[in-house]
Amino acid sequence: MKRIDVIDSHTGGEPTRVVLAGFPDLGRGSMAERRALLAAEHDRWRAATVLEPRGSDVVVGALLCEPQDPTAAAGVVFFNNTGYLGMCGHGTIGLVATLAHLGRIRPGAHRIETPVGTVTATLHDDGSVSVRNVPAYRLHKQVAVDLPGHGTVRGDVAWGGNWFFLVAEHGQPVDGGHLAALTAYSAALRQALAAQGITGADGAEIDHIELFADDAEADSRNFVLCPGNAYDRSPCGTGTSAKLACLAADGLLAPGQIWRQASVIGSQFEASYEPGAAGQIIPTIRGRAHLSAEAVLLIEDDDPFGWGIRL
Ligand code: PYC
Repeated sequence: MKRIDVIDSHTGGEPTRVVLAGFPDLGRGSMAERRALLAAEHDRWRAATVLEPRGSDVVVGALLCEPQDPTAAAGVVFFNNTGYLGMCGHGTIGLVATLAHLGRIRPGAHRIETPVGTVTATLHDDGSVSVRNVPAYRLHKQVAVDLPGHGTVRGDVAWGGNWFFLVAEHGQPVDGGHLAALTAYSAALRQALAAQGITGADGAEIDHIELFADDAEADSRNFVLCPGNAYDRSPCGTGTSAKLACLAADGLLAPGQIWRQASVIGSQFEASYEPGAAGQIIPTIRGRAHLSAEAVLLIEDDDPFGWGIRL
């Protein structure tokens, strides 16, 4: 029997499952190297942790690692139902809430190593967490994509720790009553981007789609489709970072100005940015996670679905 120690939380409704122990030793390389090793040689541990029957399409895993730099609070590798993420904003907030729950950190600023760079997470006295993310930038403005059945759709390509295609004019109602239609539309858009060779930098796949609408309480509401076709219940930390990069590039948001981003289920992140190098920005996202479980996942040797249901 294999055992994996986890703590579950959710950030604005989006779950994070922090893996404390039980995964194979990935050595002492960078988080990018450990992610590559996990993907190449131990991927079944990802699947066992987040896929059914123990997990679900919406669960994001966060493997807690010893950081390379001993002055950092932690290292982390994020993963989901289909593979691995670069950064994860809601997941970092969940990780910080988990470390605080375990008594491993106190309020204050903590550096966390991720596969795409080190972020600084500040745990506030009220339990909320600010994440000063990796630099974000817009790569392309208003790229035209031919979306079968919908004609030409225009959107920005931006990096916020993952690659996003951000669309304002899509004709879709962005609310909880239209989740199936939003998912189908966004999945088709992601497929069209790949088919038409529209990518992030260095040919990277644009694996997140972000649709925007007005919101009564926040500056904007979004629907974010994640790589494995689950939608983000939170406003998506990396997606909000990508949005800030576009707003900054268009001169629509000043450094330090607060942007309230609502998710399709109504949870909110508060975000702002500092100017970065070479036209990039440094976004900060603030949100709150709540703990939901402490558990030991069990994998019996003779369980045919012990390593997850893979179809
Ligand atoms: O909060 O950055 C985020 C995120 C990425 C995928 C799901 N959530």
